Amino acid sequence: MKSFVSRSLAIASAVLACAFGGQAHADAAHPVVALLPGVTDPFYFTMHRGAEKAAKEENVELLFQVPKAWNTSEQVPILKALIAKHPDVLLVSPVDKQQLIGPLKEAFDAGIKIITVDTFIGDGHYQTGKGDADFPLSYIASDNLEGGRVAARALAKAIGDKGTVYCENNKPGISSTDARAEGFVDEMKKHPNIKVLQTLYNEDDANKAASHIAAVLARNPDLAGVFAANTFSGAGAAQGVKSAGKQGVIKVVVFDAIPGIDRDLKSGLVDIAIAQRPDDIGYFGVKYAVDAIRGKKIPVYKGTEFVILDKTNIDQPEMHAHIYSN
Ligand code: T6T
Repeated sequence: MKSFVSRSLAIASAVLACAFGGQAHADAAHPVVALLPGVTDPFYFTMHRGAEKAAKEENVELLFQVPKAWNTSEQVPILKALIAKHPDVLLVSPVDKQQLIGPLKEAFDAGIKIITVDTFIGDGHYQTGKGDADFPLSYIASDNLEGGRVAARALAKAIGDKGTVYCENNKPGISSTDARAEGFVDEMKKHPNIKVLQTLYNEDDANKAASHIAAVLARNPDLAGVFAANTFSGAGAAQGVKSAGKQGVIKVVVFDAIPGIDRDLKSGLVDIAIAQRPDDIGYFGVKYAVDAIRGKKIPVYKGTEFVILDKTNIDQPEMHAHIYSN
């Protein structure tokens, strides 16, 4: 877990160094698209690879700058620096549904087209003519609400449809992980023999997630399962279950598929991993950006698929390929 975080930070500073290199210039022949993720993690590096693929196909100059941690005080200064470079389109994962409305409106008022990838601002409904957060052109992401429901069904099956469970989550106010927790809690209502405890938040700190498992277990010795709503939550929950000596006893369902998930699925530490398609989110983000620059109307929403990984299918090459890379 320590190596996963330090390696990611090293990569981030390298990326930051090269991103400020060249001056941005907007022309239709050579569009400039900027990709601003939420945090440094394998999900967004895989998204960047999809964006790069489309950028090559479309002769797009792709700027990429990564916040070190998931919060507005990290993302907004980078956003302001990107506005100064004046790309044609900004692909952005707003780290908060409300707090990023103002800063993104500044980019929009500066004539930069906005497409949100993975997360959204406001209620995620764009181009409606209603509210103060409908100015982005499109939102491209997994169906996170359904993702939470899928996680609930998988966990209910893994624990034999009875026992105590809870959701280990990142931070309130993030459209993606809020929707996963909502879908999970909502779906669990259909399982009367399963007791759902309060969702806990780890601020993307895997150590905090691990300590949550210990604390919940101390109060609920019959804890049967946990749904971890993103990469850091999953790494921490798995570590917490392992440290408690409850590997295979407490069932773990994680959202995302970070490097090493194949090992954890095969060892039984993790039962199910719901892998998103961040490469597709990045790829379609750039494709939609180019269409918008060329005056084409683009869909206000594009849902990307997710894939269920477990120990029975993880060694199949086409499934293994869904593991994110650093
Ligand atoms: O789960 C992904 C992403 O979808 C979510 O919005 C934030 O967390 C991740 O980046 C994983 O850390």
